[in-house]
Amino acid sequence: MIEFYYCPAPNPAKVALFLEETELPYELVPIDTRKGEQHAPAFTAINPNAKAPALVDGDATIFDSNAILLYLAEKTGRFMPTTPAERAQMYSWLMFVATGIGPFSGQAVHFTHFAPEPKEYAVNRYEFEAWRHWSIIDAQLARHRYMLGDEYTLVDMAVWGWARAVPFILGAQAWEKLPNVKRLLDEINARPAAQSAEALATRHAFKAEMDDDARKALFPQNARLGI
Ligand SMILES: N[C@@H](CCC(=O)N[C@@H](CS)C(=O)NCC(=O)O)C(=O)O
Repeated sequence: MIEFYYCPAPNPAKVALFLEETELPYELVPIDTRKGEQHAPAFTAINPNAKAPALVDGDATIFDSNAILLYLAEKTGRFMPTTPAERAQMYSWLMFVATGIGPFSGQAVHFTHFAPEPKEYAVNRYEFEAWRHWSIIDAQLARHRYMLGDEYTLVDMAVWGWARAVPFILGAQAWEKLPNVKRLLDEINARPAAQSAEALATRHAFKAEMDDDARKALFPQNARLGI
């Protein structure tokens, strides 16, 4: 049985969607990041980066959401194109999500919603880059129904994980400028697998408060500034 280390956030959500789409049996293992459970030695033995998601599948241990998507696609032979030309596009767009959409969206959220003042320079930098990356996704989806063309693939699942958070990342009006991302989000949201993936968040009483302990667990760098 696959062990799926999960918290209710964009990167674990992608993996939840893939597991639900393929109906692979799995056991949910909650990692409550606001309680600091990501730093427990038993978990960092699985993911040295101390972040969710991670997966243990028999003797295979894997961390980082996009690596997990590739692993599961290879394991099941599903949601992954077959020709070298299609695979080339898949790797490009998956890495674009992994190295662009995720980090810039995450930092835009951090500086917009959580960082102390002064933060104008950082907010401007990360919000600009998050917009730039999302606009590239939107343009791709203006040309194609799905990220790789006519087929729903793991890349759409990777985009879905973060697209759910676009209003929090870019502001309430963001959908006016990203209509194609919104179309894909709505289409995937209507799938039963997406609804099951979203429902995982209610299976465990994850800590909701962003109190001092949560900030220490999530933003350990602040200790160096005495805040
Ligand atoms: N590159 C990693 C990033 C994972 C990540 O940032 N996970 C967040 C939840 S979306 C987390 O565990 N945060 C806790 C922390 O930063 O301490 C991936 O794609 O899996």
